[in-house]
Amino acid sequence: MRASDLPLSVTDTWAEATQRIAGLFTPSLRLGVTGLARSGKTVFITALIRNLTLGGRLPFFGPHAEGRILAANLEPQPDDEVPRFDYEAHMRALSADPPEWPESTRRVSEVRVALTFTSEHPLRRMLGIRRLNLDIVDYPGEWLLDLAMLGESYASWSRDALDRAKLARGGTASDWLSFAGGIDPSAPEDEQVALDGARRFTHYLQAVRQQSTVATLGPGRFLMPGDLEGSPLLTFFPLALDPSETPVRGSLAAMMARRYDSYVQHVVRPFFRDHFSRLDRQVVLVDVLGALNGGAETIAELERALTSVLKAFRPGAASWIESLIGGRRIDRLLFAATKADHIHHTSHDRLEAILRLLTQRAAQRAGDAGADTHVMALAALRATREAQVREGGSMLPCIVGVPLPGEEIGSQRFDGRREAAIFPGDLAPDAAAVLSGEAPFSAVFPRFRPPRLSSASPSGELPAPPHIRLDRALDFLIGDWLS
Ligand SMILES: Nc1nc2c(ncn2[C@@H]2O[C@H](COP(=O)(O)OP(=O)(O)OP(=O)(O)O)[C@@H](O)[C@H]2O)c(=O)[nH]1
Ligand SMILES: [Mg+2]
Repeated sequence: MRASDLPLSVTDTWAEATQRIAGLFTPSLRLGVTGLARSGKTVFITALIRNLTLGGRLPFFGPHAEGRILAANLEPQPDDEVPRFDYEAHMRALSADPPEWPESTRRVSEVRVALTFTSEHPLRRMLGIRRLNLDIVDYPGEWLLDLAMLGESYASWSRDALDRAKLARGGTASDWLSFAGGIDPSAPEDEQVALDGARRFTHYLQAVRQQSTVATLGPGRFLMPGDLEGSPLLTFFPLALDPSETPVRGSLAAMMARRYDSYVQHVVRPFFRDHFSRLDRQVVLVDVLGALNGGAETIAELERALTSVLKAFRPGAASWIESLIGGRRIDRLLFAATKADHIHHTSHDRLEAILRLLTQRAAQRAGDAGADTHVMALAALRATREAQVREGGSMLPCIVGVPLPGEEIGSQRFDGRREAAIFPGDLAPDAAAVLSGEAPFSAVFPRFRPPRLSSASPSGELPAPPHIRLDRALDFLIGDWLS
């Protein structure tokens, strides 16, 4: 007699039925990894997958520490039209000899991590093993800036873009501004003027991008066009207009306003709708240290950009009726200062205090809407270790790592092979003074090589990718869904 021929007991039938139902209704959690260009999104997602699928060292990620995660596997992503996040290619770069960071992202991609776990609740355990699909999207950070254009008119976008061009440092905007100054918005529409203006405007945006440690100027597709390279959707530029007047039909102003609206309609709206409108949880990654290095102006720009981008999202506690009909809200929002391995751990509290102040407005809005918010300093992939180095009579808290080739500190130029101990400086205790530039943090740290991941330990086990607080971030972001 085969096992399948045996009559099923009531408990077996119940267990099978509940497992089937559980399989049919595997919940999916959409995690929004939000951040401007180079803030650390791709590295964060890669490290998260690596740690989950490999069972990394995650002592503060409750479900993992309690041994309740039975499996974590990559599965086909839910949207067939979106390419899969190239985890393997990113891991190849990180595991190379010498290790390299993944390349800057040029297109949108998606990944699903299917988690199998046992519940901590006896009743849920009785209902069988549970599964959760974790869905994450990666995209070029430049595109995020465009979310601020949702709901903004051409006239108001133009005024803001022109004001900021006037503040641009070192003559970066001079060619563009002198062109814009000679344009009559009421002149008849002219394709050549549109093309020429868009080209100059794009050059100006690219020049600012190259100079700045943090990218806050859009439109994003002008900097990272993706599949829109050469598209007519990218042939507009800002014009000084009176917001209370409607541009005359057939004028250059009307043409530019129409193209701006098309860009919002055909580029920004679908990007938001397809990837951000249904998020359950969100982590906002901010390269605070990079911005601090750019000085008070860069910090102010970063704050402005983050606040306007985050307005597009819908935080709040999802009501039961909303959850029932598939409506979603972001009910937990984590603000994370990335690359915290660039400073000694004794400064991490201060880094968190600075980020808390920087994201105060956005966090307040989310909190008022009923969402839980949290602030953390982390390094998804820790590239340094810490050491005390004697200098003169005192000990300096230093970080040690392999600076990338060509990086410089003072007269020292690094070759990409040897380790260096670096004293990055201290963050002042008064976060407000650091942000305003009264107590500037002009840190001295190079970009480091990623840590070596490829060699197995003497026991033959693959090494857990080093990180700082990635486990706490995971616990806050998804821990309760695995309870
Ligand atoms: N030391 C250190 N550097 C990091 C870490 N995460 C990111 N970086 C650095 O930041 C750079 C950008 O990281 P990415 O993950 O590519 O950033 P991104 O947000 O995906 O950038 P875009 O794709 O351009 O939007 C990397 O190449 C690294 O130099 C980290 O945890 N530690
Ligand atoms: Mg990226």
